[in-house]
Parts: sequence; C-alpha cells; structure tokens
Amino acid sequence: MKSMTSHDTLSVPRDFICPITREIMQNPVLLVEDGHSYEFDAIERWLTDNNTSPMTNKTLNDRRFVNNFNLKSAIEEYCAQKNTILSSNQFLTFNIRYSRMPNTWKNKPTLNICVSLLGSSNTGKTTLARYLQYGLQSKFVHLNSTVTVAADLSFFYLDQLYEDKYVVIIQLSDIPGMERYESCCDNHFRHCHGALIVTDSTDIDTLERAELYWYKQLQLKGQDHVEYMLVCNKSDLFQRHCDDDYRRIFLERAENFASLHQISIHYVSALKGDNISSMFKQLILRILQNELLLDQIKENSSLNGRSSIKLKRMRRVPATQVSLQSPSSSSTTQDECDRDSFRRRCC
Ligand SMILES: Nc1nc2c(ncn2[C@@H]2O[C@H](COP(=O)(O)OP(=O)(O)O)[C@@H](O)[C@H]2O)c(=O)[nH]1
Ligand SMILES: [Mg+2]
Repeated sequence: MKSMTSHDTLSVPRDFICPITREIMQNPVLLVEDGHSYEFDAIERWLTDNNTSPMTNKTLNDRRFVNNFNLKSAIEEYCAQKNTILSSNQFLTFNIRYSRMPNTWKNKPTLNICVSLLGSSNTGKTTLARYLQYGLQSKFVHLNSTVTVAADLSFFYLDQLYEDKYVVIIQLSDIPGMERYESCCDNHFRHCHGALIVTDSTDIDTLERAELYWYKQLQLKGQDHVEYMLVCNKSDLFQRHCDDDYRRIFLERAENFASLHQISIHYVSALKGDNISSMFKQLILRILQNELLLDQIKENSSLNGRSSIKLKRMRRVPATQVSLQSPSSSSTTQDECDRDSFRRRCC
C-alpha cells in the first residue's frame, strides 16, 4: 500500500474512452440505437463501412447519432482536474476497497465521507451498492426482500492516503425508496457529502420523480456544496427492450435535467456492473476536490476522532436484507451496533 505521488498515472474512467479508437474522446456522440458513445470522427468512418453497432455487433436500423454534451463536459472537467492534480502534486490515483484496511493505518487521521443513494424504489440502488461491495460476485448475492425498508450502510476505504496522511473512509447509505419510508431519508439528505440520484432508464416516471422529488429534497435539506450525479440505471434493458421513441424521449429529458442543473449523467447497469466503479470513483474524486466540502469533512472528522472507527467496520456487509448463498455470511448483532455507532459519529 503506498501513498500517492506525482509519478502515478491517473486511471481514465472507461466511459471517457472511445470503444473504436481506445482513446479519450474529444467530441463524443451518442449512437441512438445502441446507446453507446463514440468519438465523432470514428463513428462516422465506421458507419461508412459498416451497418452494425461497434459495441453490440447488431445490425442497425437507425444510424443517427447525437452530440453527448454531458459526456464532453465530464471529459473536459476530468482533463482539467488531471492537469490541476499533476501540477499540484496532489491525490492522483486510488481504488475504492471493500475489505480490511491495512493495520499500519490504524492510528492515522481519517476523512469520513458520506454518500447517499437516492431514488425511487426498484431503480436498482441496492443492486448498485451490492456491485460496489462484491463486484462480479454480487450476482451470487440475492435479496431476501424486494424492498429496502431501512437505510443500509456499507463502508469502503481508499487504498491510498489523501494528502499523504488521511485515510479516506466512505459510508454509503442505501435508503428506502418507497413513499411511505421517505420520511426516514431526511438524515441522508442532511448529512451526505455526495449523492447518486438513481433512475430506472426503462421507467421514465422514475426520472420525473428524480427531478420533482429527490433532487428538490436534496436542494432543500442537503448541505450547500453537496456533489451529486444523475444515474440512469438498467442500461442493459434500455438498449435491448425500449423502442426508439421511448429512448429518444428519455435521453432528451435526462440531458435537459442534467444540463439545467449542471450535473453529470451516468448510464450504467448495476446488474452487469457497467460503469459503476468509474462513476463512484468520479464522485469521490469530486468530493475530495471540492474545497468547501473538504473543509467540512476535515472538521467533522477531527471532531469525531479517529479512535471511534474500528477497523472491522470496513470488513463486512451490513446484511439487513441480503445474504450470500453461503450460509456462513450472515450479519451479526455486533456489526449492526458498530454500524449505528459509526452513523451517529459520522453524521
Ligand atoms: N436488467 C437490470 N436489472 C436491474 C439492474 N439494476 C437492478 N435491477 C433489478 O431491478 C430490481 C430492483 O432492484 P433493487 O436494487 O432492489 O432496487 P431498489 O429498490 O432501488 O434498491 C431487481 O430485480 C434488480 O435485479 C440493471 O442494471 N439491469
Ligand atoms: Mg433497495
């Protein structure tokens, strides 16, 4: 385990790379039929020679593509950040881990970042959290109930020290989406430093609800400088099962929402894991680079004190509503106590 130096290379989020040229895109366009983004010149050349999607290899009935302005600005922002980072010799690369933290970090100061998963029921929040925890193994995790009835917390850490001294711990809150539980969410609006507003891209009502409820509540109750992103989940179903008209309307609406509020959009599949890790990483990077937010996090963390966080909290899955198919992995009462105690101190 090492702290970051300016010699490290910044890993590029996969969405920023053109699937044809394998380079960071400068003018990304979205091919409407397959839902993937490509470099403008590259897809134009491809379509002169082929009538298939470069990603799915399926025959295209619709060869139209549109500018992906949000992706373009996310790439530009990323490149600007990368330059800033390189020049100021700051935090460069990291991976987000869901495992035991190194013992040698036991006495280091921590930065405790709270991230909330917001969005209507059935949009895939729990699936997304499970993917972040288990990666591809999350396929072997099954839900015991179809609805998350109480906030479920999981803890991650970054495998590199921030500013060469801080251990960064992320508390991810998966909150209930059913209307009758929405009143329990207030704390998660109030205390989060970052939020992923999750929608089901096959159900446009969830996008409407994201605009009219989740985004507004976050504005109303959240901290001033909270970082958030719009997540359009179930991209696998969106591409395979939604017709052209629906997809066009959904994309237009999502883009309008995102550009109106200047937030980035991420098209992901929590079930397949597409774009999930890069999106989460991007959110954490943004939080750490938001100076006002970082000041608050540093202040809270020094108030809470390092001693309150035991290493074992980073180790396991809060399993109020999931279990591994292996019977040995169920949750314990002690874990739940730890979780509650962390929540009280962290938030
Ligand atoms: N095809 C597909 N199904 C998904 C995806 N994400 C979640 N689901 C399914 O959507 C349903 C609701 O997911 P869940 O995570 O419980 O949603 P939550 O209520 O927002 O926590 C489950 O049946 C998941 O398997 C995805 O990316 N693709
Ligand atoms: Mg859930």
